[in-house]
Amino acid sequence: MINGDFDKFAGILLNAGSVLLLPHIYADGDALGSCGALAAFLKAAGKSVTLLAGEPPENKLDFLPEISGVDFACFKGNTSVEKEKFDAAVAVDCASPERLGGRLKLFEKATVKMRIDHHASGTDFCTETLLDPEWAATAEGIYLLLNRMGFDRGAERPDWLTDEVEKAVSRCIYTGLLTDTGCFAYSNVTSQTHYIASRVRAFSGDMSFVSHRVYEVKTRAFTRLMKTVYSKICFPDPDVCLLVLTNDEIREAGADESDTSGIANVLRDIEGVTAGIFVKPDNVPGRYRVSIRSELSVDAGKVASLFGGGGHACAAGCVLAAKTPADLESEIGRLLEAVRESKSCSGGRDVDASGGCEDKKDGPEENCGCRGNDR
Ligand SMILES: [Mn+2]
Repeated sequence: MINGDFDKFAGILLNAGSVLLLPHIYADGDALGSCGALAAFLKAAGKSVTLLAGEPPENKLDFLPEISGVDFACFKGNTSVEKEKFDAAVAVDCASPERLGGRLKLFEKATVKMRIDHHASGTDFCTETLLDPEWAATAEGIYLLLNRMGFDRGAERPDWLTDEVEKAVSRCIYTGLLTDTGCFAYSNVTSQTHYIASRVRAFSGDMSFVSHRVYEVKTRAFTRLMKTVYSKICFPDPDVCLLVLTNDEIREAGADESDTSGIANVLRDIEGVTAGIFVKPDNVPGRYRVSIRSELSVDAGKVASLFGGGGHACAAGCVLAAKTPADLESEIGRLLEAVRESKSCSGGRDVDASGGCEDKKDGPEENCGCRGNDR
């Protein structure tokens, strides 16, 4: 079900002189791809467009600025952009104001505050919202929106919309679709997702490099770290896989934050496992970040929420406080108990009642690896 009015949303953007585009913090391929597509299109339409991300794109997504043909600025605070006031600001793929991080003030200063998103759970924090939880990716909504504004309209193509811009827009949309659906594999994919992918593929040219970069290439550090991962995983219950890594182990592999992001999925994907739990130290001493990935019978989001975190049914995260190894062991014990409890009371959860995958503020990013859910 679509919330919002495409024509009104499009009208505001087409009447604005300056537009600010903001993907959620730690932006994924959908948030960045959606922003890139919107930016390339609006720039061609003659708008002054500022795309301001919370951080530089992670390595595997660093091709996005190039394929979009627009500048991806990165918010650092105290920059000249903070003095500006935009006619319209759009929060993209962003379910709550917290997910704008330090850019929230800038967003709130804009004349019209807008949001285009596909997360069912979220806060209504904008004057204009365009949202459909059935879009597999926000990029799906971006296509529908731009289509109202002249994109992919054949003979009705506006004069200013060149082949080059159509290609840039299409490549960005395709990236958003591909990355939020695990290469069109998850159950969030609909016939509309494939239809839109097919439409943009007609303009984009070969897009196989995206799945290669995002899903196939593993860093050497990740590969080294996996040796430790496989030697340390344990099964506290026959269907629960647990891994606790130390800072030393991560450092010895030469790994960083991005190298550990896929590990929880590896645990969940072992045959017979219903919940994979990955624990690693947080940057703050005495705190541990937990990623939970689950199959149908465990509600990862509910479990994480008991520990002050959040997420969605298949992928969630929370932070545990533990000063000593014994504290950590007991906190993990409580977590395992919560997982067992979730299993015994759910009797299988409803995968369609997904609430998106935004974590609470201090939880880790949990935007990938869920099979039965939207991102
Ligand atoms: Mn998304």
